[in-house]
Amino acid sequence: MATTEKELTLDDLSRLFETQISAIQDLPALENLRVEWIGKKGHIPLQMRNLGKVAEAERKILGQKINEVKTKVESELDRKHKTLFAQSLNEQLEKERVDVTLPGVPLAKTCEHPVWKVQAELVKIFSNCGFVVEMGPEVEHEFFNFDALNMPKNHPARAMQDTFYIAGEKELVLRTHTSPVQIRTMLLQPPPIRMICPGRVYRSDYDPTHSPMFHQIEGLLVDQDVVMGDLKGLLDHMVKEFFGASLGVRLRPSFFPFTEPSAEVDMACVFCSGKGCKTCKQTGWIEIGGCGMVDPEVFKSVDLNPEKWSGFAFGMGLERMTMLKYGVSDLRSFFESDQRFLREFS
Ligand code: 2U9
Repeated sequence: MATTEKELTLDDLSRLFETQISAIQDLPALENLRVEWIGKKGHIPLQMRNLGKVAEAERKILGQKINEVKTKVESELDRKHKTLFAQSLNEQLEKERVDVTLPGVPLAKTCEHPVWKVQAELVKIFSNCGFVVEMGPEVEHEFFNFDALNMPKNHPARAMQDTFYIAGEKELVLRTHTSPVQIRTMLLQPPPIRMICPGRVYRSDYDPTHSPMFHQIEGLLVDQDVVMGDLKGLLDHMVKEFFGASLGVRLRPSFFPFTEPSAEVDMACVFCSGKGCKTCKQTGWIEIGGCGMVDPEVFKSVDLNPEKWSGFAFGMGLERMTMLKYGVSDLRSFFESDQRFLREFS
C-alpha cells in the first residue's frame, strides 16, 4: 500500500473514497471501508505519518489538505452508516412483522384448588363483616403457639407425637393452629380488633379425616362488651352465605384452653337439611368448628386488661368445609394432585 500511496495525490485519494463508498450496500462492508480509511493502518493515518517526511514549507498546506479529506471521509462514513442502519432496521421490522390475525397458542386450562377456592369464599364473607386478613409464620415459636394461648408446658397437644418440632431448635414448632397469628396481632395492634387468619397448619396425624398438613381459618374480635350472641350471629350469617341456604347453627358446650366458655359449632346437616341421614348419623347436625369467648388468661398474656376488654374467637378446618360443600368423602383426595379430581371444581 505504501508505494501506491506515495503515487496517489490527495485528490486521487478523495476520488477513490467517493467511488468506494458509493458502491457500499451494507453495514459489514461499510465497517471494512471505515477500517481501510480511518483505522490505525488506514489511508488517512498513513498520510498523517508521511507528513513528517515532507519539507517544512509544504507541510502546513499539505496538513490542511489531509485534514479536509479526513473530515470528508468521516462525515461520509457517518452519513452512510445512518442510511444503511435505518435501511437494515426497516428490513428487520418488515421481516419480523406480527400477524395479529393469526389464531393464538391455546393455554392449558388450569383451575383453583378447591380448598383455596373455599378459603377465598370465606375470606370474602368475613371481609364483608369488617374482618381484616392477617398472616403469620408457619414455623412458630412455642410461646405464640402454646404458652400465650393458655396451653402450659405439660399440655398434651405439646407432646412430640402430636406436634412437629424443628430438629435442633427445641422451642420452634410447625404451628398446630393459626391462633398464634391472633396473639401476634394483639401484641401489635390495640383493640378494637376484627381479624381472620386463613392458612396452613400442621399436626402429626394421618387417616381418612386427618392430614399432617391442613388448612384452617380462625377469627378474632376484641372490643368492649362483646357477648356470645355476637359470635352466634356471625356464625349464622357465615353458614347462610357459604352454603347459600338457611341452615341453622347451634353451639354445643365444650372446652378449649384459650376460650371460656367454649363451644363446638354445629350446623344443620347440609345433606338432609336437618332431617337425619347416614352422614349426620341421624342427628340432623354436623360439626363445622369450635368457638368461644377469649379466655382472660389469653388477654393477660398479651397485656390486655380482661376487666376492660372482651372478645370472641372461632376456628374451622377448610378441608372439612370443602368436603361438606362439595360432598367429598376422603380428605386425602385434596393432597393427591389427581387432575381428574381437581378439575371437578373448575
Ligand atoms: C385466640 C383466642 C382464641 C380459636 C378457636 C377453635 C375454638 C376450634 C378447631 C376447629 C377445627 C380447629 O381446624 S380445627 O381442628 N378450632 O375449635 N378455635 S376457639 O380460639 C382462639 C384463637 C386465638 C387468641
